[in-house]
Amino acid sequence: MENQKTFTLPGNLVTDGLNESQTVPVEAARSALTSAYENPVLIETSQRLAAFRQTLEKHRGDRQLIVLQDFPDPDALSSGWAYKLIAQTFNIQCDMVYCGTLSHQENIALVKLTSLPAQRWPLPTMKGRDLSSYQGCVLIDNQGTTSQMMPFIREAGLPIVVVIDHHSSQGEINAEFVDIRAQTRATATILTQYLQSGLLKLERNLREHVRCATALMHGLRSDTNALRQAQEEDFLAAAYLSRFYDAQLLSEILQSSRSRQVMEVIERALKNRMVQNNFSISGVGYLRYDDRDAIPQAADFLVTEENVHTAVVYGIVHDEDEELELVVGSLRTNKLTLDPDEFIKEAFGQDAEGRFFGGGRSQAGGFEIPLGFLSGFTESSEYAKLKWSVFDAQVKQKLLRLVNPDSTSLWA
Ligand SMILES: [Mn+2]
Repeated sequence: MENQKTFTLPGNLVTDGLNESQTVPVEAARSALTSAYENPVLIETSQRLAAFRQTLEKHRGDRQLIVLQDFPDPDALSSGWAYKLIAQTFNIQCDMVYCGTLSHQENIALVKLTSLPAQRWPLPTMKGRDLSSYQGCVLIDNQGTTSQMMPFIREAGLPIVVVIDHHSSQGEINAEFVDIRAQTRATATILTQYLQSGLLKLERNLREHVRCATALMHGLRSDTNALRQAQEEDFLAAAYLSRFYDAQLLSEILQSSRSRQVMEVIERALKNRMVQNNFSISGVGYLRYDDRDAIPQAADFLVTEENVHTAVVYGIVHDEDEELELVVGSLRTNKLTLDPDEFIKEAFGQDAEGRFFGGGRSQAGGFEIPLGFLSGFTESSEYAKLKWSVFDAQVKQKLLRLVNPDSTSLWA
């Protein structure tokens, strides 16, 4: 009889109700294939979705700590929020934390205007925190390498339950559920796909949902250069979010203005830049911890110059509270064949423990090099100048080796 014929579905197609056996009656196979064809996102994520759901199910009733990178950007903040809302439906309570600062004016505006539930846990307060009320930690838009909180989390024995990220792999991670998609432009796109697939049904009349959708729209716009570098999946995610987000609120967030300090760093970056082989390289000297986000903004600006495809801006960031100093740098590129992750890893290499000083994602990257023994404020401005010129020359030298392999010497 016709209706007793069966069909074996491809292994990557797991749809609701069919995830036990892949061999199903022809009619069921036909409808599963048709709906998958109509919504390609579903095929991509269905297997992961099942695994994600299973992990959340297993941790019902837990309390989790969502750890964002030290200087969270809109993609991280909004994706962390979406995870928190999804987890809530599994009765998992999450606290979303970061230990640096929100220095970009747009990020401050995002958090304020949407009442985004992220908390700052400054590093000096970490020692006194009791992490025993949490059963697990969740890394969103990072893999633990960009948070100074991680040593404390490891020490507390908090297991990493979930990792969702789009940066290139930063090495082995031991987590229950890992969804790392280096080809995806924004983590917000990944979280939006999870929302869309039904893990949490967004409601237009819930203020928190509207605000989170607005934050996700901002996150995915900001990681795709205002959608200019968006791919099909980002547009699909944005299309879905467009049903829920508040356009007025988003434009308020985007209209936030730059601080005077940021303007001054951009000015220094412009003045100090050297352009070689379509790379624009600029050291901006010392800057306060709170102004650190001026560095990527300056790189965003320098890359807009004619005949420049890649900009690298760096400076020495000092944290007065901690007497800590580090070289912080950002790379921005329009050159599609340049892989920022590879470039930065190759330029700066690894520290004594084998950790890379930085990495990246598509079209953007960053690095942080601790000054270690040379850290710390000094009374002598001569000494400060000398220190900067040494680090400036060292960073330039490392970069120029890749930018212009023929002339290896700065001094030639
Ligand atoms: Mn991101």
